[in-house]
Amino acid sequence: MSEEQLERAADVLARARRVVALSGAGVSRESGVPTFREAGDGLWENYPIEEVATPEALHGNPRRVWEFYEMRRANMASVEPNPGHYALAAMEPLYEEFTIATQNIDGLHQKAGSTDVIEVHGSLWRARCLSGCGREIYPFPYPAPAVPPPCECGGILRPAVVLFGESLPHEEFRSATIAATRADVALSLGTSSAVWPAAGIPLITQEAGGFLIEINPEPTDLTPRFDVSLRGPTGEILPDLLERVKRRRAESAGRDGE
Ligand code: BV8
Ligand code: ZN
Repeated sequence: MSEEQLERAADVLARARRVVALSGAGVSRESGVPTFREAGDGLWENYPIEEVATPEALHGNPRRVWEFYEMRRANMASVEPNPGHYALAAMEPLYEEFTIATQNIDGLHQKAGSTDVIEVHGSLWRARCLSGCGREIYPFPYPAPAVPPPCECGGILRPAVVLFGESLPHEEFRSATIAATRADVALSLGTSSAVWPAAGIPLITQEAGGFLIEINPEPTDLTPRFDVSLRGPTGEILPDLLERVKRRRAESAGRDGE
C-alpha cells in the first residue's frame, strides 16, 4: 500500500464535510470475530446459509436457526471493539455528518462510541415475534430464556437479523441511501462487497459525484470502482488515517488563524 495512496485518501478526508462508511465483517476481524467467507473458519464454511440464515430455515427449523445465532451471541460475550472501531468513533465529531451503514450485527461500532450507526442487516441483540403480534425486544440479552424463545403472545421470537431472501428494513435502508447521496466521501471497510443491496451503498455516493475509498487486505468485487483502495487491516489503517486528517485540519486551522 503506497504512502501516496494514503496521503491522497487523507487529503480528501480532511477536506470532506459529510462521510458515509459501509462496514463489513472485516472490521470486526481484529476483535476475533470470524468473517463469513474466510477460508477455513469463515462462518459459512461451517454453517450452510440455507440451513441457518433463510426464512425457509427459520420457519422449517427455528431451533436450528436459534442455535446458530445463540452461538454467535455467545462468541460476542468476550469480544471488544478494536482500534478500527475506535478510530471511526473518533472521526464522527470531525464531520457535519459521519454515518456508518454496517452489515455487522455485532453492535461493536456502538460499543466503541459511534452514535450515527445504521444496522442495515439487523442486530444480534434484538428479537421480534415470529407469530405476528409485532412485539420487538431490545436489548435481547444472551442467553435466550429458551431455544427457540417464547413470545408473550404464545408464539415464538425470531432473531431481528435480515436473512437471505428477506428485504432490508425499509427505514434503515432509506436512511443509508440518503446519507450516501449527501456524502462527499464513501468508505468501504472490511467488506467483500458480495452481498446486495448493501454492497451498492458506496456506489450511490459515486453517482452523486463523491470520492470512494476502500480499505481491505484483499481486492474485492468492486475494487475497480474505487478511487483509492488501501490494502491492509482496518485496525491499522483507520487510526493512521485519523491522525493524518487531524494533522491536516490543525495545519489548515493554523494557516487560517495567521
Ligand atoms: C434482498 C445478517 C430482496 C445475518 C446478512 C443481486 C445480485 C446477486 C444476489 C442478490 C442480488 N440482490 C439480492 C441478492 C440475494 C442476496 C445476495 O446478495 N446474495 C449474495 C450471497 C450473492 N441478497 C439478499 O438476500 C438480501 N435481501 O436482496 O432482498 C430480494 C430478495 C430475494 C431476491 C432478490 C431480492 C439480504 C442480504 C442480507 C443477508 N444477511 N447478515 C447474519 O449476519 O447472519 S449478510 C452477511 O453476509 C453480512 O451481514 C454481510 O452482509 C455478508 C458478509 O459480507 P462481509 O461482511 O463483507 O464479510 P465477508 O466474509 O464476505 O468479507 C470479509 C472481508 O473482510 C473480506 O473481503 C476480507 O478480505 C476482509 N478482511 C479480513 N480481515 C480484515 C478485512 N478487512 C479489513 N481489515 C481486516 N482486518
Ligand atoms: Zn408475539
